[in-house]
Amino acid sequence: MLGEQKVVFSGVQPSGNLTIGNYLGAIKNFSRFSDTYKTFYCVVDLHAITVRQVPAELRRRTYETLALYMACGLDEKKNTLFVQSQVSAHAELGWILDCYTMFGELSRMTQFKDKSAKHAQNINAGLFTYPSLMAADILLYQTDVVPVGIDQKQHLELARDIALRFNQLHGDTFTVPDGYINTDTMKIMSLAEPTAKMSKSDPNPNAVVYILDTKDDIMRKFKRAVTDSEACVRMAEGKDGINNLITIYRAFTGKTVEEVEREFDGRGYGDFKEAVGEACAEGLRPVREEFARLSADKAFLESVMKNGADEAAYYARKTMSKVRRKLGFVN
Ligand code: AQP
Repeated sequence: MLGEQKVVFSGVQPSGNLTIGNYLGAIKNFSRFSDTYKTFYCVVDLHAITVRQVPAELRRRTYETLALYMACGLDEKKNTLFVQSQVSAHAELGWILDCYTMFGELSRMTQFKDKSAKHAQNINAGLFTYPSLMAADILLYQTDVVPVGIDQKQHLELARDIALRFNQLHGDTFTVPDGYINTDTMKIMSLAEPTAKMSKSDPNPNAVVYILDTKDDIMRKFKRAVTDSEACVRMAEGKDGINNLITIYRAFTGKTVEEVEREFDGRGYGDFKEAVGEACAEGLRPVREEFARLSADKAFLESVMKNGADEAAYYARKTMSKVRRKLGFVN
């Protein structure tokens, strides 16, 4: 809470082109909080460097992610939109919370295990302590609610444990946050390997639908999506590919599972895939158009970044001054 107002915080890494997993699991849900909460939406570039990035691409994607936030409906006047590395309190509190996070807790994080396997040549300390920095991002703003995809649930629970531990040792300092997970679109899966999460860093571009893909690309990717041999559009155990396509179709059309099953009763996967592609391309069209308009105006994006960072820093300073006092740091 900040004063009387409840707070929402969330972030997305500029670590690749954003996918419909990032969109449906996270960003699309952000704007629902704008009217009733104090909202902070951050481009978490400090997190992105836990994996090697090409600097020029990281910079470009940072602008792109900010523009996408706005293109997905976040009004910069109603939401604090900012870049993590421009508010130094994130790194400062991240270090402090490292000292309140246990080695054993970090070792149990499945994202660390997955990413260490993927980046065996670069298992750096930042990859390991990523969840303490994420806790800092959230706790800096006295956040009540964190809208994320289900893959971030474990990190969020750790952020809660860190807040509780700190509060217990030093007295009430941080709001203990709750997650907000949209249960309809919890986890969008890869189109090529539907038992794995759709991820922006997937090296196979056919496995992933990017928010900014053209309609032709979208149609082609859905056409190639891995399904099964049953040729029956129904949600069922073991039909991971079809279940995933039904989830995506529902997210873009607002239909229920029963409505989708009825609509495609007796029709083949070809028809269904085409309909999913159409719904997805059509749903993303306004985002793509707005993104093109916004990204042409770099000066505007920079002014949003600057105002957002100034405002975020103001609130972050308040929390940091409390934290410093509690820890016994000399002011
Ligand atoms: N496939 C997904 N389904 C639902 N939600 C998802 N999210 C990511 N993928 C899916 C949600 O998007 C938000 C931002 O994610 P992130 O950028 O912080 O990192 P991530 O979870 O590691 O996402 P990626 O796409 O897999 O990135 P890379 O490949 O760089 O690791 C989060 O709320 C996440 O839950």
